[in-house]
Amino acid sequence: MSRLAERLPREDSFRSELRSPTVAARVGLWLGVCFTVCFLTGLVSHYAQNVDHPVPFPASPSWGYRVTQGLHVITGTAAVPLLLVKLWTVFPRLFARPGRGVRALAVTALERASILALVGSAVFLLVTGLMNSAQWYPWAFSFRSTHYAVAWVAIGSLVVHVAVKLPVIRAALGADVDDTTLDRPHTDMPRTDRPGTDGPGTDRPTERGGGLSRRGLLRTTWAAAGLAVLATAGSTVPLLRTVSVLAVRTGDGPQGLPVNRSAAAAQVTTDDVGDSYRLTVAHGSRTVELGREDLLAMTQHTVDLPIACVEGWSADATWTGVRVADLLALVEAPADSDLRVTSLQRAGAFGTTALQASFVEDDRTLLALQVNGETLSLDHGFPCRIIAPNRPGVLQTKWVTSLEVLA
Ligand SMILES: Nc1nc2c(c(=O)[nH]1)N[C@H]1C(S)=C(S)[C@@H](COP(=O)(O)O)O[C@H]1N2
Ligand SMILES: [Mo]
Repeated sequence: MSRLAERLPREDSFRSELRSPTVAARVGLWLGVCFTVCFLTGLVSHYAQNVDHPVPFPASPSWGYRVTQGLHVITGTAAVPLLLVKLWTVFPRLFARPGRGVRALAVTALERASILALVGSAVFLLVTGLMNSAQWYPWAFSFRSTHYAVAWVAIGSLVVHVAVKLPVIRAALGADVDDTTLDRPHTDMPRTDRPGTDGPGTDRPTERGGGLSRRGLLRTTWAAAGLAVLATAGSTVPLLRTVSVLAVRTGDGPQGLPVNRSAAAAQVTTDDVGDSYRLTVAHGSRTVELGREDLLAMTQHTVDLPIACVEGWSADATWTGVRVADLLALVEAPADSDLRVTSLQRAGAFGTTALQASFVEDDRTLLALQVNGETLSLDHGFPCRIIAPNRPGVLQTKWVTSLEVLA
């Protein structure tokens, strides 16, 4: 133990004046803002994807989920550089030697455990979130329930952390960035942006020029967070499309719309959707079967609605098709019914989804046959798909084969 301790660096081996509480608190403040927005918008997304809740997810405004989920991915992306800089500034604290005595050891152990929960959960959320928005799922666990559970650990330990550190945070935010009064002992003195002048809060002259000042580090951090956002936000903000070089979705795809799971990936074949295709609408013992021609013979409606994927990309489109409420009328089901929507898909999740009454009764909720003026391509859900306002993309079921009224 003692030999290991000798090999480890000591807290005072880290002398950079950039690792100051005045820097950590400023970066931490924005990190806290990002995590809070991410947490709240994540709650919205989780709620929107849950089937059983007493208050239905509203169908209006139609762009609501697009905005909250766009914000979720944007703030999560901005949090990555912020977290890295924050961890860098406080990293030496890891090597602080605990005080002597049982009490001091216990306090240190508790503090370390809470920091481990905070850092571990934050890293987990950002890493899995980034991988999710890159559509890379190399894990076996359910992304949504795990990401959701860990989010509570993160927000809980964040609240504890802020409460414990509040006196330091307040002092650090109230002080000038170059103030050294809160610094750990043995750190070098700050290089200010004004070479040759005294750094505020110190009576030592700042002789050394060059190197990065605290203000310089903060500016670089904000720039890195801004760049990360600009490089990816084009997946959801059309104006940024051309600058978002790292965006997973650029808005391209057949019929002017990205494809998430293709027909091939879902194992939907051209045979499945050929002449033998039938849509079944069922309400208790009443059922009707409709071919594509039957659907086309019904009154067609056109709506402008976005597809907003949980992975952060979204796009506007114009949809034409049959109102779901009109289909229910064929089997004398009330428009405020909850529905089970089943897809022809053979592989992967989301083959069956629930469409709650709040969407079913909305005039904008269609079983769409066309997108942007053309017959749906197979990848976009030919012969027909659900499109409803303010709904996570994952529930906009493609290749629909049946609509059943739930008792
Ligand atoms: N049957 C079925 N429908 C589906 C999916 C799926 O995997 N299976 N993916 C959904 C997801 S995650 C999204 S974001 C939208 C995307 O629609 P698009 O591929 O037509 O753009 O389709 C949804 N519809
Ligand atoms: Mo999606």
